[in-house]
Amino acid sequence: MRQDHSNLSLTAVTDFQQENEQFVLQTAEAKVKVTVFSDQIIQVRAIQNHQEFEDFSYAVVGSPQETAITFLENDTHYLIHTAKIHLEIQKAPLRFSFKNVHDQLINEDDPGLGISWIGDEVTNYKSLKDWERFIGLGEKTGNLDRRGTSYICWNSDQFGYAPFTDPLYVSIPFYMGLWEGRAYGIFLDNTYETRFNLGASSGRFSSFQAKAGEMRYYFIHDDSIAQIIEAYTWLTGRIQLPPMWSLGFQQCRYSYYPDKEIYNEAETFRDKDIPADVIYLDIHYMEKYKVFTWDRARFSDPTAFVARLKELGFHIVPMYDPGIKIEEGYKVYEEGIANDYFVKYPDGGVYKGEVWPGWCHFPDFTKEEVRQWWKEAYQESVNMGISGFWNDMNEPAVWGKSFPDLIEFDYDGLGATHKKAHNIYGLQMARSTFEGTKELLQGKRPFVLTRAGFSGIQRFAAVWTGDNVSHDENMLSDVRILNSMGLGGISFVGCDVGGFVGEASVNLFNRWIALGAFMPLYRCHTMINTKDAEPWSFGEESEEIARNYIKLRYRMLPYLYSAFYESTQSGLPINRSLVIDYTYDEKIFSQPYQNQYLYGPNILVCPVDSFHPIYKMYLPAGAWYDLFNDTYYAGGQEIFMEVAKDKLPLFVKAGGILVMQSPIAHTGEKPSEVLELHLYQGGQGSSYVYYEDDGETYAYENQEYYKRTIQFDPSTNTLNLEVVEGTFESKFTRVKIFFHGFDPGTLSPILDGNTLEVSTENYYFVQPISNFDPYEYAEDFSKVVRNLPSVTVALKKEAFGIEW
Ligand code: MIG
Repeated sequence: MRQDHSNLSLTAVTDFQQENEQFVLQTAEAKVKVTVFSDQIIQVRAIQNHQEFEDFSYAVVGSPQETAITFLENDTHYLIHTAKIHLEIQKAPLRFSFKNVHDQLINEDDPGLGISWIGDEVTNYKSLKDWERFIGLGEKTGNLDRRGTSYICWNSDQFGYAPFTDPLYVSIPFYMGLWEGRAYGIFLDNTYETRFNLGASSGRFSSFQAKAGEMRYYFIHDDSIAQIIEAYTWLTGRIQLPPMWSLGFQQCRYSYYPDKEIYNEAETFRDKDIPADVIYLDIHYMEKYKVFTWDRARFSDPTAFVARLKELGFHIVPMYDPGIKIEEGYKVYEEGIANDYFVKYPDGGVYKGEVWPGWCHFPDFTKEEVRQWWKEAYQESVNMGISGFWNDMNEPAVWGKSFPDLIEFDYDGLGATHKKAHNIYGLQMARSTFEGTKELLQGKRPFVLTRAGFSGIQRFAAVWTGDNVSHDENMLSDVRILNSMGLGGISFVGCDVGGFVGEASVNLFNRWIALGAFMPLYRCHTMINTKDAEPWSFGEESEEIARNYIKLRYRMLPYLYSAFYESTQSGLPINRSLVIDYTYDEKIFSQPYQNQYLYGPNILVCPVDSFHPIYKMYLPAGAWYDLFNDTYYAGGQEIFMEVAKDKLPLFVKAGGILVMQSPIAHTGEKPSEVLELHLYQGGQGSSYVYYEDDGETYAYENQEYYKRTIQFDPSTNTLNLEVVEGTFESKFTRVKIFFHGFDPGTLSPILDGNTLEVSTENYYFVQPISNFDPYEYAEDFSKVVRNLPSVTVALKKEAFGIEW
């Protein structure tokens, strides 16, 4: 009999059985199952003898694939080989080590500790290697390289979180390790509170731990970080294409009301020629914070209100919270009680917790019937013309921050306490919102924004990082959080531009609004009782900066949308931490450079704070062009650059391609028929996939898209636009090619045997601000990209090549 409070590690294997891709092992104290999911993914599960395996997961959608496995056994080990992983299972005591196909070690259990339990708490201790680095874990503060720190996954309402606060709102128990030029991923699929020790307070181990439940982890190995993310998102699912309008500029505040104020807001965007697509309604649009109601004194006719905004080219995205006000006569409350939809104490008492509406009950989103009911509740909003839905407070948050552990959830028939259901509450609420409204919208794509989530949340919603703070270091920390979420499969992410808590200085707002143009979700938001935070709220000069960057955002929508498409196919994020493409370059982890990222495949973004007039940045391998003036830089070097208040340092990869359109006021407006294709000389060239569809329906599922691979080979100076795939008519009929870094004198492009005229023209990515104060910073960054050679050709569906 063991003591409950001493550590119990796996002992020797006493029985072993193989059934196809599954291997079942028994020890004196535990049952262990190993399942090969694919060449890249092996699942390891362990439970104590008195426990049962649970074949259920809210996070995982992938199932074991036909995989060629070689199995060998010798005196000391079982050996399981796939085309990517050699797993060595030591028999006594039972320990796991993962090697690559060259039998080089990638990751191994700590020999003395391995998988072990203290009471119900289960931990896997892995040997910590010299120079091993750790990245990922989704929505987490901290450095890009997480070595030396530990983290908790427990969805938490963290008002005004600091650049070191943990945990935040979303739990992604998936991280990657890098060691000796080899990378692996570990996904702990357990919804209890989990802890990750990545070499904190001990030089011996890294570990992952769950308060209770199964040890169920997936070990992922492939040749690159990108492929590991691909495998992880194969397992937990990928984003679906969002509606195009949700990629436009979004304006929020806590809270806009009444309707007249919002008309005024919308008209101001149009009058000021600042593009925008979305205005949010925060909690004050409701009557006494009752979800699915409208305060009729503030919004006398919600349907007419939504329609009028639509005429102005705006989508309204209202907030829908989980807390249901206890009030006789309130339909949602009464239906919930009548049908037993709210979570309860084990003695049957319905749980009451306090949030905005006062005392509330909480729907059990882990029950299919409740998710259906919640869907139907959206019907009225959908009838009003609403197709964007904002889910807040779904950690679930409750005043006092202590949702009781003993509250019971259905957990889709399995039953669970709050301890087990907490981390997936937001995921299930977002699922109900997304799946429900998708059905109600009858072919149109919903947009769902959620605050809480768990692995797999990318299937249902975009995520914003909650209540951040208007400080420089918080802005930069948010950039790392977004990049880390991208490493965890969540592509559609953003943070409150300008900061939620507090008030941004003019300079900080300028920085943030520029940076936001290069975040997948581009939304300004601010706390109640703070100064306004609209693009025009910080003075004329700031307004001009905001307008310029928001316009740039809209001009780059074809590039952004193509990046979203790529993400639906591979799970690769839009914002790509440099660790994805430059994994083993030490420099990218250093403090000054760890915030840098690629936006889509070809744009390097170097976030800058609001008080350094000169900034140090790192250009990774390859070569780079300053987006604003085409200055060419060799890669692999650190540079200093003056960063005028309207300059966000942006670089384009040599050999890379950008696609852009003419400015539009909102995504409902048609751009001109000319697609701009910017080609950057040098590097290795590239293969770029351009993708377009109607941006609002699911017709793409029936081949109604326009997909075209563009190949640029600098060694032969050849550009190939390959045959178009899909049946969709592009909104562009001509493509204008801009040649960056080419010598105009040597350009004589030939298309189908015809010589084309090369024109040279002045070109701006971002307009210089008119009242630029040269004394503040020395350099006017946005001087025109001069004499840029360009040709215009008809965009035909069949393939063509241009040689010069
Ligand atoms: O307790 O709805 O993160 O964006 O403005 C605060 C009011 C509740 C928190 C969200 C924030 C939102 C606010 N909400």
